[in-house]
Amino acid sequence: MRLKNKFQSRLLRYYFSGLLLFFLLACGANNAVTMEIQDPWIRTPPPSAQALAGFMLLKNNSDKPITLIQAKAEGFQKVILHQSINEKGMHRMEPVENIIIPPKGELRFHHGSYHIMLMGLQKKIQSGDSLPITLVFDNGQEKLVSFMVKTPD
Ligand SMILES: [Cu+2]
Repeated sequence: MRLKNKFQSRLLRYYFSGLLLFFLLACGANNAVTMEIQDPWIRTPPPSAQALAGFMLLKNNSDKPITLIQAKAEGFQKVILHQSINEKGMHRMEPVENIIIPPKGELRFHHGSYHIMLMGLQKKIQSGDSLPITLVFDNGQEKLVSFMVKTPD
């Protein structure tokens, strides 16, 4: 009888730790399916550059629109969401308050379009470095992403 109880309590313990593991995995998976960030990179700056541009592919795997509202990075004076615009052959950039990624949709940040503008570089960076940038979304999700510094092919 005593042995059986011991067995039962062990079984119960396995059951609960299994349950806990399941919930942890479910939470993690849930976090991953909302917004996926692929190929985050920063263009290698020329030696005296003060500003850098960050690019990536945002994939919204959820069935609701998700809005990127902010990017944060240390080691810069300012980090802004930017858009490049070509108007009558003139290139200019302007800040954007938010960037909406439609449900089950994707948006590529690239040269001549959306980018993360990192201004007032306070340290030296070079190809092969990686730079942590936190992306803040309107659904409360914050993602710390490692941006690879490289020269585009
Ligand atoms: Cu810019």
